[in-house]
Amino acid sequence: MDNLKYDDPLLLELIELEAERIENTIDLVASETHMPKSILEEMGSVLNHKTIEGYPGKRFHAGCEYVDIIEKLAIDRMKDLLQAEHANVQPHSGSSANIAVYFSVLDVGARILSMSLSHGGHLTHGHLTSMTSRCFNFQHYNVDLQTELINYDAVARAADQFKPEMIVAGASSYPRLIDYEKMYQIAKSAGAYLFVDMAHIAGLVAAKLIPGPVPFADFVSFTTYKTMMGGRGGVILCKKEYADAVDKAVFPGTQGTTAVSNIAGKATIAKLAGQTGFINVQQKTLDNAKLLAKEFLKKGYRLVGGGTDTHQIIIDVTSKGLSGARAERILESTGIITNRNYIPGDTEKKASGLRLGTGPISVRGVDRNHVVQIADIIDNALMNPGNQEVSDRLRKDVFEICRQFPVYNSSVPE
Ligand code: DSN
Repeated sequence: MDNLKYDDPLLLELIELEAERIENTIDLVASETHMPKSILEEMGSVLNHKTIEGYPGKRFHAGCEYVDIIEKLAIDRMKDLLQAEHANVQPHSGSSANIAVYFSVLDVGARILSMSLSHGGHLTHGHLTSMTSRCFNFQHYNVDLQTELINYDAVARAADQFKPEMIVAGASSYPRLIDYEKMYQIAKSAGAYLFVDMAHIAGLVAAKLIPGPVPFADFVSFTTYKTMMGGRGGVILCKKEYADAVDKAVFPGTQGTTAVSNIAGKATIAKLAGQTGFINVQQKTLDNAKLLAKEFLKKGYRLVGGGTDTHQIIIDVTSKGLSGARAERILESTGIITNRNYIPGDTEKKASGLRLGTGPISVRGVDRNHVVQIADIIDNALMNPGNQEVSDRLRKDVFEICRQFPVYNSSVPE
């Protein structure tokens, strides 16, 4: 970053500090990962110069001969990778993608049935604080409070009574698999569209390690910066018959010009996702999540949903007398980065959960022995809050793991 040194040394210093923070902490945030360097190169490239509106071959500015090829590549590769009939790669984020899906086929005020936030849903699934709840009439389904799993019969009953025009499946905080075929049957019986938000699990689906929603859903959205490893942004997949409506809802419906640099990242990750390096990272992500879950269960922690089938583990930290926020802060001071989360039964005043994801440690290539050690460190830290001696010792252990498994090693797909 030779030029930044002259233009804005303070920013260079902050970026270097952030790079150091990333190297020297263990990232267990379920919605983060470490991107391949090639994606970072694309994102900082000359592609940022170009203003584009419209779609390849139908633009509103000249000079699009190369960026048209880039966007077309991203579309075709995403379609091939996920066996989708249509892909739109322009959404700035998962939220923009979700908003565009709603507006593609629904009128303002339409009825939408989705999972509530504290049971795992996302803000854009109609939470009171989200503009989505001001534009559409949402009703929410919950997980079963005993099993903390989706009760498909209860969803079917809710659909029968509420008569939604769209049903949303998919979650930000749900560690188990969702039965998309069942959700499809419920949606079809209700005469509703099925929309699946697979933001968190897209990388696992792309690697074909867990079932994907594409054959069943009318619309699928995902972000490219979580398990998918493709940099910031969102993607919408849909059946061919909705392609035009989705494209119009993205541009000009809800976005203007978009970031070609991020579209390039999406194109590259869709290529890398077919290769062994990516698939191995996703397999490790699943294996590490199962291993961490096993370790926490052994130590007496209560896990939401009883365990995991994905990259996520959600610990009910009240089972150890802590709140999610307190647990998050204790771990941050030992160099372990997580985030607090609502769990089923929370009132949204206080989060009782701590959500962990194994994407980033799997990219770093952390081996099984050290995953077990990470569970020990977390347990020790949570059981000894305020004990500076323990905290300092654990911080050193975290440093040592980080030193042994640097972010940019051979596990990152090249
Ligand atoms: N939806 C937020 C999360 O799951 O952390 C950001 O992607």
